[in-house]
Amino acid sequence: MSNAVKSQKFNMLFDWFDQGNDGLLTHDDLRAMGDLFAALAAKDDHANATAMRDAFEKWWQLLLAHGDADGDGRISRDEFLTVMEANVTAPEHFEEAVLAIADALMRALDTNGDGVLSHDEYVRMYDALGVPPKHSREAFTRLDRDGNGSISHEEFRQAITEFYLSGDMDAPGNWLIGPIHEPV
Ligand SMILES: [Ca+2]
Ligand SMILES: [Ca+2]
Ligand SMILES: [Ca+2]
Repeated sequence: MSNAVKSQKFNMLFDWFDQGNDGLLTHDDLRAMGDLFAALAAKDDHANATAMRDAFEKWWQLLLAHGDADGDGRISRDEFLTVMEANVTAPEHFEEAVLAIADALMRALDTNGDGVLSHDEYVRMYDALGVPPKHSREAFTRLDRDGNGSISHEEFRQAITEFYLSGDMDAPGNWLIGPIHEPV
């Protein structure tokens, strides 16, 4: 059960990361993801843009080092599902590969610099990252756990952690890039 939910999320993630749409992840795909995220940072915000690019590079190195079972230099869907579970979300890698992106992304999205994300700031993520925005309002409501109308850094980190680690079908963080029960 718990594995089924996680593999559903990692499948969504694979489809999203596969920017070249050829059913395999390559270094270029992960670089394209880094560029997509980096483009969310303001023009003079090199620190956050670089942090997001570096984290995707780190992510690719993990995929290649631990996940490329057949050694062809590319990551198939099966290889991805296995390595995500076994390595990328392991405590020793999760912080630098995944939460590093969360922190830089949060700072880049917080355009008015008040330390929290308004709905408008949050929705920019969908537009820029190519995630259909139709569920953004519902997702925002779920991620805003204390219901104060904004997403705090803690709430954002919690959502991302849940997206990657939780096997609970009803975890609010599952909504990070839209409803997982709906095929993309
Ligand atoms: Ca491979
Ligand atoms: Ca803000
Ligand atoms: Ca909140």
